[in-house]
Amino acid sequence: MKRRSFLMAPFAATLASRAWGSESEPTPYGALPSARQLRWHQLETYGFIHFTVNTFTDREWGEGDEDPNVFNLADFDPDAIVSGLKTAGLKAAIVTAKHHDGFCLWPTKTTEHCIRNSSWREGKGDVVREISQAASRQGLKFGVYLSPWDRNNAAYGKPEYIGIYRAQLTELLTQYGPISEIWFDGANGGTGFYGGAREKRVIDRATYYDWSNTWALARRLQPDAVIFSDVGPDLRWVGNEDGIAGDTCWATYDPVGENGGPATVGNVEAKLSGVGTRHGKQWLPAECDVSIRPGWFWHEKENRKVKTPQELGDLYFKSVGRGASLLLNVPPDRRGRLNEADLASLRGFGDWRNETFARNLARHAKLKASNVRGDSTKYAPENLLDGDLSTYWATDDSVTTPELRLEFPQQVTFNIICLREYIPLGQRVESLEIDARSGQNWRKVAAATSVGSCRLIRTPEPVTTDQLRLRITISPVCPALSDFGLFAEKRA
Ligand code: FUL
Repeated sequence: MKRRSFLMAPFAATLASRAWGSESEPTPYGALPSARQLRWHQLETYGFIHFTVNTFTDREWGEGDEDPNVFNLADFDPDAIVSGLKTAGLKAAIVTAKHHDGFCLWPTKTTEHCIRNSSWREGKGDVVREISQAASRQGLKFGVYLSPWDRNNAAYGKPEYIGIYRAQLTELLTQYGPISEIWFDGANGGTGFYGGAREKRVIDRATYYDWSNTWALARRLQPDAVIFSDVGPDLRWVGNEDGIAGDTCWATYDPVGENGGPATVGNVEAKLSGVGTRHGKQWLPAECDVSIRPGWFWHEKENRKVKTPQELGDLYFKSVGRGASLLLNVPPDRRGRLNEADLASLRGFGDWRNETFARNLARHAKLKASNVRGDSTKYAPENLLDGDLSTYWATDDSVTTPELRLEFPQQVTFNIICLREYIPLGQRVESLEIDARSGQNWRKVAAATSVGSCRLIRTPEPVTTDQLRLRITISPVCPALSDFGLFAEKRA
């Protein structure tokens, strides 16, 4: 049984005048997340594995004319790849089953440009299967990237290619167990090998792929998978490849094309993708993709340019801390393993996360809310500290800008504030401020706009206090917050 929240005298009048029956759950606000999006929101950080012929040809975009024999792994260890991701706290692995070069990392029936024609393991290897199995053994989810642009395929640009592409997708979605995410890239059309034609092929992005039917197929085959693209339907691209969401980042989003017209895969106004659309019609949260190295694929010359744990920590604040997810690419080398430099960074980042977020310094705080919905324990502010994201503090419908005071038994010193909304009821809060008590005065120490699934605020200097005040300053409806945390950052 939770403690009933203690209400301070100045706020008693608000409660006395509350309407009977307001204990019912607040009415959901705006576009809402689907069940599969809610599951995805819990992942927050997961890994990308860019791996193909480019790893051997030292390129970022293969032409599609590679000899399949170049793909020859000296010491492939899928478990070591997955455990490397796991040390960083990444919860899933998304593998480039086919990149723009068209080389398929599984023995597909749809093309000869695939692992079946590589002498590696006498053509019997299947990288997609082995990584999916290693992920499942180690409790990570598994996703696939299947490039729509195929610089090898002779049919690319013609209607037949769409059938081939869907057959590839069908193989991936039916032969490799549960798929958590399907990644559709926006890079499209241009020069390539195209079965020997070696020419430029330009497609109409708006019509060529008939995306709605491809996505319907994906939904039918893997109903629980989230589908990512520039425009959803489940997750949106954040508009850059730096791993950074807008400081204000709404989970709702109505995409707009580059010239203000209709948006499609490969044609979105990238600035808007980072911020989203307040009051947008769709719940389409942002995913921040970024590589641990300058390139997406492994290159020897980049072994010394691996992002440091500290840099990864900064990206974590700018992605997960803004309600988006962090999709961190870590490309295997020619052995089929992660390079030692990448492994060291992943571990450092994981240690930093574990140490920094191990203990919520607010957990012993006494809470005093200016209003509690129906004065009911169901909506008490203690729900913010119970570590359970399915419980939340909410106010009466008429109270949209409440205050919450936190009194600590001893002074606390922190530099990170974590807030989460109860997103099954939509994204509600638009702005908030946080003050620390110093002597008789309150000093503003933090402010934020959108909250959504997670907002992490890093204060410029550590704050030491025994009292804090959270003020919701703008919200169109009563807020519903599920989590409040204070943390002291450990050095990365
Ligand atoms: C881009 C591709 O062109 C890059 O090679 C990489 O796969 C990145 C994640 O998406 O659009």
